[in-house]
Amino acid sequence: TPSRGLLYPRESATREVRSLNGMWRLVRSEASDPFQGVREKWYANSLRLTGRDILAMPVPASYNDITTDDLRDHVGTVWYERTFFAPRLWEGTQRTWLRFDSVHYSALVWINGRNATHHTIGHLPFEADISGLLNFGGENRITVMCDNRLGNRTIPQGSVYKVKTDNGSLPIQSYSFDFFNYAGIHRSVHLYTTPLLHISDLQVSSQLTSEGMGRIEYRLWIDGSQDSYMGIRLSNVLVQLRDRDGQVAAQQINKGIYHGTLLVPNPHPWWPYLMHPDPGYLYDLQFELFVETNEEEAEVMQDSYRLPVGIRNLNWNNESLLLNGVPLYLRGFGRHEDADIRGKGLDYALLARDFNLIKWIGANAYRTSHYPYSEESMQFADEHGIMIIDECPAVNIDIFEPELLENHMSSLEQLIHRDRNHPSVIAWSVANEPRSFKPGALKYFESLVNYTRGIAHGRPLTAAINANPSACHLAQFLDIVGFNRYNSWYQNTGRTDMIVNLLTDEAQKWRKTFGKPIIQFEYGGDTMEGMHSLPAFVWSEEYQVELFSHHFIAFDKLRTQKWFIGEFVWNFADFRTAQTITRVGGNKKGVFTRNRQPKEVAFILRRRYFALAQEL
Ligand code: GCB
Repeated sequence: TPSRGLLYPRESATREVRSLNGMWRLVRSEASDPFQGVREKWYANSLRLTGRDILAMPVPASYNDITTDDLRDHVGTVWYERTFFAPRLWEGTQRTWLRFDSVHYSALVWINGRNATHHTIGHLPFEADISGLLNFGGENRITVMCDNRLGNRTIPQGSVYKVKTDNGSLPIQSYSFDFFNYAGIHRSVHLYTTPLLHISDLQVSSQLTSEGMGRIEYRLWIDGSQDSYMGIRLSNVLVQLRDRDGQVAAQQINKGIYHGTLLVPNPHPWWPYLMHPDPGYLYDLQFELFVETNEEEAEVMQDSYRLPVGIRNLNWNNESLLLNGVPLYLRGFGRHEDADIRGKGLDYALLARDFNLIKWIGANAYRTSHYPYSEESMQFADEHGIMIIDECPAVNIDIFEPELLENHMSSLEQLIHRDRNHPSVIAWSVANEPRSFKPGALKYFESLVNYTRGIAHGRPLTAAINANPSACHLAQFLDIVGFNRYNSWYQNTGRTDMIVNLLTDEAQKWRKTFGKPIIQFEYGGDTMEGMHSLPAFVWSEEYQVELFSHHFIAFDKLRTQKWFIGEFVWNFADFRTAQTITRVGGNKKGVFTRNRQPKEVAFILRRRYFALAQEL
């Protein structure tokens, strides 16, 4: 049996979903004593009784950029709390689940002072059945301790050390990855109910058959695979596939088996944006559980859950990645979940704006650099036909040791479990820029990739590598080799006239060494919006345009060979980093500014991406 599936909370005839988003209270621990609150049992009563300063803190949001003081750079734990009501009607008749879509980095959760759940690794959901902890018909308190510290064994890695300041000594969090270590309750918190006997997990995969039929294989898990719960006996499972107009396209009634295959005549395949007039076509796959009641013959619907699904073929070989039989050329971005004030907090306005920009510029793909993005964004990608390279949070890993490997595997298991049913996901990225040239990397990645291959659910494995082809211990295990290279930025700064040769040589070297499809996952240069220079000079908008233009020449040469399958700009938008002297207010390699307006380069990229879309 798999771990719990963490189905996205959806309302149905049998399920209620209630949001716990909004204003919470926040208290911070002394940086020098992160576990003071656990020792003193701050969870046992309202945080108001701790006597510490109470801040109003929005959820979802990173807490870092909300206040005007040093909370931004706090290292250690903060405590969140709020109260809510649990309706009397839920008692005994329902199970009540508490679900966090993501808390970074680790979380301990109490309900009414009693332990409810805990989780580590940010950017991934977790949940618990809290029916036994609730005060039905009354007020309840939820308390969350959130710890942002990264160490040798966390994914990603970091290290905490102490410095002497003018006021004593203080822990400092250091990390080598290039984005701000935002923390807090980053995504939504929900209460949702399920019937006592309910669907706990779903897995689907789809195919277009050679006869032009759609084929959907599904598997469901019912309340931990039991077919009886507290005397209730399951009778039938009705599985219905409904098209966009609500018409039944296929259906099945199962008795006692929890998997099956639906055949769909004349299917509408799921196509990417600009590859078809009607991209992102989704069906609704509806599951209904019926149970026997004491009255003869009568059946009662016990649980129902609807899952959007796309029907498409994904295949790959040593030269190409193919969707519905068509070799793909990916044109897109590396991105970040990042914005001012809210940091990495989920924001629907930002999400919609970003997808509008992605479509405006004609991209068809992005990589979730360098961690899993929100489930809402994955749903958006499904609906808009944007293809996703889905990356786990292992960015810049450096010290390869067994406990790290376990956490790394766990991050991939959780990611794949969360995202395997999304048609938009076309590959899993197991890491970004690991120190894959180090001797310890060989065994480490062999184990990691072997493990991931066993759970990959029909997707190829890739990674974004910055080691040299001749020194990299990871690439040999992958299905698609991606590399990050900053020609004329970190190397040969200012020399855009060296890009074409260096880049085409390197891509060919990757190809020769590993014989796999090759993608460039990152290229670019920092660009201050509004800074101009003719002739071009680093950091000016003209320089970004010139740097991109030379890359385009190289890509056009490489594209004549089948195995070069994509180009990804670094980055979609400017984003916040740690304070360093190489970053002016953050990383400025965005094609868009941090508040999502175009730089000069956006217009040439748009021309290119639309031209490529027409050609292919
Ligand atoms: C990289 C990293 C990315 C950085 C980028 C840069 O190779 O993968 O996280 O932000 O370079 O701009 O230096």
